[in-house]
Amino acid sequence: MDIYSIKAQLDADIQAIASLQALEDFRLKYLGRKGIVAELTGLIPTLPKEERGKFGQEANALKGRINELIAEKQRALSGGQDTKVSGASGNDIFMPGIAQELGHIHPLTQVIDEICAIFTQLGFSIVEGPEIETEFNNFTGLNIPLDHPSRDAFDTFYLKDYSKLLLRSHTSPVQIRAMKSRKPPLAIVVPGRVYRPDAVDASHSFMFHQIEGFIVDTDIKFSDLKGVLETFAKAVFGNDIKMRFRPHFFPFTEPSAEVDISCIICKGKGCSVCGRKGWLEVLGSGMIHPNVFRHVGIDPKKYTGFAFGMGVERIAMLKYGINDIRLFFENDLRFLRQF
Ligand code: 2NL
Repeated sequence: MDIYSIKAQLDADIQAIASLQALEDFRLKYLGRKGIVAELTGLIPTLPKEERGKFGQEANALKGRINELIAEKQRALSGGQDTKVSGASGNDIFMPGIAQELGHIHPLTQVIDEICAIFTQLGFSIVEGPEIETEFNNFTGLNIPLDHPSRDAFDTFYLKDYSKLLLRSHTSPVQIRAMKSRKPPLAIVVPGRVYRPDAVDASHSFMFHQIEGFIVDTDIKFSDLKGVLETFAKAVFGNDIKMRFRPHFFPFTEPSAEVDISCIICKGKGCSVCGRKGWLEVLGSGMIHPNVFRHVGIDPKKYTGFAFGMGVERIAMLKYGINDIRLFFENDLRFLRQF
């Protein structure tokens, strides 16, 4: 048998093939167990030693050439498409897909969920409300006087065509709604977005998040406020923090207090994060003002309560050592992937 005449025959045979079945017959004729290539390699032991190597190489090259011809012919017969084609769509169902990257929960949402879970364990319910509010729910009901600077158009976003409506500047209006629509005893926490027309910088954003909460019952005391807020602060920042209540003023609480924790960076010694004071402000709080109760139809002679509010961005920045509030809102995955 002569490899050169086989090659000539091969070209003639492949030209003549017009169906996949004929191609399969061709494959068996040349590459089958008793095919021409097998016959050739079977001859090797009968050859003189010095010819075997070269002959083997040529037989192998022939086999490679036949495989190429089969693949080409197969593509041509199946309409120019690849062999791993399935169904009428003509799509290659074996092609690896494009992997979708899995997203994850935004760091602010993680902090909101964590804080809400702490209060849920203490018996609070979570309530949400609308971001467009009335002046009554956002200001009047909270005992905020008509001439208070926060009512100014420079400090609150009013809707153009509905000047009586505004974007809530805190989450307190949801608490007003809850007090109006439910009966004490109440223990409610309200997370949500709030809006203020502040110039954006490292510590200000025109939109940010608050969590406020309150309890109303017949015998709620300032010591209840202290106990709940201490339990909360230790759950978020660790059991070894110290707490400090500083007298403050809010129109909607009396007495009012701002709550500090000992600096989680320097443990109270004084550093750049706490401004060398050793303390970090984390909350505002107080006993609900009797005028707020009157506005929502709760009898201030029968009921007392406490309320508190915090900025979620501030808590998250302290917890994770973030120094610029804008990072939360820029959707930069290099930042977000760290949480
Ligand atoms: C702060 C201070 C505070 C409240 C929020 C409140 C709500 C009602 C009645 C009484 Cl309906 N009080 N909320 C009370 C004290 C402080 O927030 O610094 N927030 C970021």
